[in-house]
Amino acid sequence: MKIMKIALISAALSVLLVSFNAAAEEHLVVSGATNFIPMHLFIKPGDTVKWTNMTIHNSESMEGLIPKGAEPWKSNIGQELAVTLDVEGVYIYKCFPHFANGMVAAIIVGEANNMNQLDNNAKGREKGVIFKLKKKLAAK
Ligand SMILES: [Cu+2]
Repeated sequence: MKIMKIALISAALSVLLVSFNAAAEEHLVVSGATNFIPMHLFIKPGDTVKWTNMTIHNSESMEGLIPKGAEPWKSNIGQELAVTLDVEGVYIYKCFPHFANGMVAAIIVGEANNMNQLDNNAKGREKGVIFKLKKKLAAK
């Protein structure tokens, strides 16, 4: 009886896992000369983001500007990094070599539930990205 129960539970779990995987998507961010396209990428929890055209660029999440409990990331210059984002909220990231040129962008995973945190911690070029994101969210 116990074995039967375990078999049933594991069957149910594998169905769940398959449907979860089927729903997850991969999204592309393309690097321009000194910008990421799109500036604001809206995705679902569990989706993956991949950066392309990274020859002279990198991608790194900004300290204090990703949701609490989320994993930070940092790629090497030229690396076509891919990250899977599970924690809901807004993630601000930059290209280190072109940060001074304003090469900053945002990924919004599910609900943008950490806008106060962003306002409190934003110091430099990321402020413009956050400002434009607020306008976009208000228009939704
Ligand atoms: Cu760059």
